[in-house]
Amino acid sequence: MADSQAHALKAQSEPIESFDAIVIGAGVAGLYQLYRLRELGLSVRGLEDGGGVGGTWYWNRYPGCRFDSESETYGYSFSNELLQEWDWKEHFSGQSENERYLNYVADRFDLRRLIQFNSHVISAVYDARTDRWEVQLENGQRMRAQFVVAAVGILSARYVPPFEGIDTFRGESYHTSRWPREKVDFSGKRVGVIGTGATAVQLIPVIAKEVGHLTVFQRTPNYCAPLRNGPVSDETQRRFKATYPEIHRRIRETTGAFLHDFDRRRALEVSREERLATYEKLWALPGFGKWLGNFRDIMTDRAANEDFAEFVRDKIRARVKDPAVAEKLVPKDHPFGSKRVPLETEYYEAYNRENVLLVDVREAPIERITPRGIKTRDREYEFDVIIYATGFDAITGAVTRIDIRGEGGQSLKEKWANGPRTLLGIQSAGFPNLFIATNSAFCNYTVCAESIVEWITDAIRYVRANGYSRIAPTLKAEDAWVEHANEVGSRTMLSGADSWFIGANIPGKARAFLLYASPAPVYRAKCKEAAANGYQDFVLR
Ligand code: NA7
Repeated sequence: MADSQAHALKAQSEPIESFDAIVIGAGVAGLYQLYRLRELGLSVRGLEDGGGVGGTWYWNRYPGCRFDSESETYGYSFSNELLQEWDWKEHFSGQSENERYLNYVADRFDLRRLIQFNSHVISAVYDARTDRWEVQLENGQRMRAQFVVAAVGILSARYVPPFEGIDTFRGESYHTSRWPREKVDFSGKRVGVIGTGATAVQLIPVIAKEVGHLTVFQRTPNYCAPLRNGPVSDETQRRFKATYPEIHRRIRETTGAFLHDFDRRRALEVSREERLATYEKLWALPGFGKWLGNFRDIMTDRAANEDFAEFVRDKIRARVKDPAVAEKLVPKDHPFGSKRVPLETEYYEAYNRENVLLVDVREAPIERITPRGIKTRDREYEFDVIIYATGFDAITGAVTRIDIRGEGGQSLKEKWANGPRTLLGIQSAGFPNLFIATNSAFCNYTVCAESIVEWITDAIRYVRANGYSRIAPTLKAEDAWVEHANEVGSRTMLSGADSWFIGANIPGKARAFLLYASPAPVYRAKCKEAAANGYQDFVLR
């Protein structure tokens, strides 16, 4: 008998532990959820796939990985002590610091001992007689809880395209989100990168300087904009600490919970001269201002969008020396901002290097992976290392890869086959006491995760305080929410690209608006209202 089978049988014969709540995932949302539920007096167990805390910041340790949110807006806001104790070293903090931060949080609030690591959840089954969930791990271990919170992240189910021959490659291969802890030595090596999304855009300029030769396989060019990162000076650090209440007030008011917010003017109502001056000003600033601080109709009006898109195209052309390469890097088939805008540092300059080659896989698609490298329609490229920067089965993937069975044995994956069906992104009808604590709005991650975690905590408090044992949305309210979310999304530019925002990056995945496209304050107001009206849209028993 294989070791794993023996282990599974042993685990299954052990007594089943019971908790008030199980939190799946120990990333940004999961850690805070553990903190809140323990504070509520619940017995709580965290289950984490990884060997440490951090979620996204634990797994994505590829070179160049960092925030695209300003560091001072990404940290938790719930503890003033934490805000005062933590020093952000860079304006857009890098992965290792982010992982260190989340470890600091876990220790500072004594959360680590609530978490069982290396625990891959494979199923969660609801028992209507007891209003309890039974959660099972890959190793056969089972446990029960009244409440389950899936804090599984929106970009955690990695996606590798099913290339033929993928297992035959004789060199090293990595997906960016499963990067080894030890440094990968690229010196003198021939490296191929598949993908040019936000991840690849961070990775490419860093490794271009380390590798012997780099070949980038691009299917769709992106509108990348300068990040303009830099160290945080002592004076700025002091300013952050002195003004956190203002920073948090500001990011709770803006559309995406960033420091930036849309210009109240419409793009084409100002003169061309003034528009260009505004674009240049935005371009010179760090962060997402070029997107979220732009004219207010940039995401809703095709002509306004195209005006700025053309500005970005010219910026790209100006940075790439070879005009033929530049033209390949210029996006023309989707609106600006319809995909998440990758923020970059010397990305385009990487293509001016002698040791970097750009291959357009729309011209010559990848046919297969071979023992020696990658074969496109035109030729075979030989590599020592292949890097898959091919993204994620976003938002829904990390939830539906767990076999979740609600009332009557209904499968969540089947229920969501045509797109996620939830109320507020948080609960799904027929799955009582199951909460999804991932940020499902267009919003700076921690800011929204904090408010969702607080909403879930309040709902659980309400259930317990009022002598109920279960809560789930009504089907009617859920249907109305799904319709509303799709309607709001369809009024934006988001359907104009095959992005992970709408599930279009995964072949066969149903297209649906996976993120709620109204401004973050609107989303939070709707969450607040759903609780303030006495949970009218929920069935409580
Ligand atoms: P993304 O943004 O989904 O990018 C994935 C990239 O992989 C993208 O360039 C894809 O091209 C490419 N891809 C996927 N499948 C293939 C195949 N079969 N052939 C060639 N190229 C392929 O994921 P990231 O990890 O970069 O970023 C995800 C988010 O993480 C990001 O938005 C930030 O918020 C953080 P495509 O564009 O689909 O043509």
